[in-house]
Amino acid sequence: MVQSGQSVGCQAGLIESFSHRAMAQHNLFAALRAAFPAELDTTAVETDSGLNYSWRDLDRATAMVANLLQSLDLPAGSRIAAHTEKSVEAMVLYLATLRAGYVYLPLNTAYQSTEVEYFIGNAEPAVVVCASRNFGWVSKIAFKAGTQYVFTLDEDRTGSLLERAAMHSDVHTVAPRQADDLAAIVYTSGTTGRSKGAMLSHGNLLSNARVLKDYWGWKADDVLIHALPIFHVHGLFVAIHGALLNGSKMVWMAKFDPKTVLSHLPKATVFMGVPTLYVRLLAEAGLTPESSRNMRLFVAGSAPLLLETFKEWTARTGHTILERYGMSETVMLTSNPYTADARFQAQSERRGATVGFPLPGVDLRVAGDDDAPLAVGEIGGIQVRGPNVFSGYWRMPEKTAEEFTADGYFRTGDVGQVDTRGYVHIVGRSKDLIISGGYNVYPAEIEGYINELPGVAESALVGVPHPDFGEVGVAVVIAKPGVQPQPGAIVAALKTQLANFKIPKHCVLVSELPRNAMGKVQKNLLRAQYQALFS
Ligand code: MLC
Ligand code: AMP
Repeated sequence: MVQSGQSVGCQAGLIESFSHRAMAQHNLFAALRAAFPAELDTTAVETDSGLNYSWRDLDRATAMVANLLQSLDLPAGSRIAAHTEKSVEAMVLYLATLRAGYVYLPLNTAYQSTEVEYFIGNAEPAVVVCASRNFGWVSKIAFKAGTQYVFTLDEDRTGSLLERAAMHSDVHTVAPRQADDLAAIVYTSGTTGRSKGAMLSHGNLLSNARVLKDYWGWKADDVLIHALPIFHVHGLFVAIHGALLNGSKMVWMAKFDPKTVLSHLPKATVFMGVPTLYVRLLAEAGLTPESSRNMRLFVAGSAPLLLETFKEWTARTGHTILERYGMSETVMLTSNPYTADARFQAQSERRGATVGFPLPGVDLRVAGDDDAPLAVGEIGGIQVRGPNVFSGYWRMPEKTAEEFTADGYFRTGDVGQVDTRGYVHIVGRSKDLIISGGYNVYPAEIEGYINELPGVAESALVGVPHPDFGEVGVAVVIAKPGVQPQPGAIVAALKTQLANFKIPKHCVLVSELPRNAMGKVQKNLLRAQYQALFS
């Protein structure tokens, strides 16, 4: 029974902690805005098409879009979905969503209607922003799912979002948010079933950005070449937060093109890319110590960087790539060292084929099937805990519970080991996942689509090495008796339903699939059979 004295004490405590909470400002945008340089008229973003945006432009544009969003009188926690091509204005929409205190939901524009329908149906965004050419089908899906507003935004700075925002004030007070308030939902496909929305808070994103600021030695006079898409963690969070939190300029590329990157390299200091970007840059004769003379940091991640790429890069440029490891659910987890900073670790060597050390604040362990930590050098599941780790999957409490251990570690699904010097190595994945050019492809999802096609009895999708994309999918298909579906027709049919990066790069018809005693398809045998297909 609660006695009255206890009850009063408890209330007072609540009021005190509530008023303390109300005063604190943990909105990620507030921290980014506070890092803008004092001289607001200097260039914040220079685009590859020759446009310049000052820090004042970013401040005013995010204020106008945030005021527009707030004028819509949306419920707290509303999701703002963006299915827009990469542009500075698309970044402004992201920042304005934070600024107004809503939740950003990025969607890759490669996603087709069935994929978009699932994400919008699951996340139920109050606002959807899409390219005007897609307005017809996207708005139909959105309104059916209960979305209140659909705006358009195009790469040429046109569309109803900007027209409406222009009617609003360019002054805006950042919405107060707590560290555990939701800032973004990033969808990541599941090994079985449908995609899951990883819920990331202002605190998750800001704590990670602050750690990377120190760990990678960001400086105000850095210039970042931003050449990645902004639908995913790498381009949206790691790159954008990195530059903004340091008041550093970005050279903004709508699309990765190696020649364009090289033409801007002499004036840049930081570059971030998935391994495919490094492979494509290495194919350019213009990549030399001279063209990269002002660079201080090349960061790689999102997929394994081959040791040969790592070594060739050093030989060609004189710079050592810094490889790091992260996930949609956790942002960045580990990194090779930037310097031998005693605050972080004594080691200064960036080692190829490793992802470095757990970042400050990240608890990382390699565990066995029973979740017990394994000894140094032993191989097991990588589990992590820390202020950067998400709170769970959107409206999927059971899936969330499955992925966390009893003592609060998140099971990454990556398999690895920690060596005697403390470097983390990723040696495989327990999740059935193909990473192609830095994009994740879940075989179960693609197989589901293939199996629905006429004449198909069953299929298996396996990842095989590819010189450009690192890994690509090969579809191995069994036909229904008496039918002969054409591999070309299967691929063509998939192209109408799935994002381009999920399309198998090769499709083959076979009479049977190798199976183990339990009847399960032995994908390792298929992988071995097709592994030289692209080499
Ligand atoms: C394009 N295609 C791909 C593909 N990208 N196929 C497989 N994998 C990919 N990643 C298709 C195209 O549709 C086309 O098909 C054909 O392959 C050739 O395309 P391309 O012109 O060469 O592709 P391009 O447009 O140049 O794109 C390649 C790329 C892009 C590497 C620049 O995929 C990319 O930007 N990847 C980065 C992904 C990323 O940012 N990942 C971060 C996730 S965050 P067709 O049939 O039309 O010829 C994360 C966490 C972390 O993982 O740790 O960071
Ligand atoms: P995503 O769900 O798109 O965030 O992808 C996260 C996955 O990418 C991780 O679970 C890893 O499997 C993989 N990944 C990210 N960085 C690296 C890296 N440096 N080396 C190997 N795999 C990586």
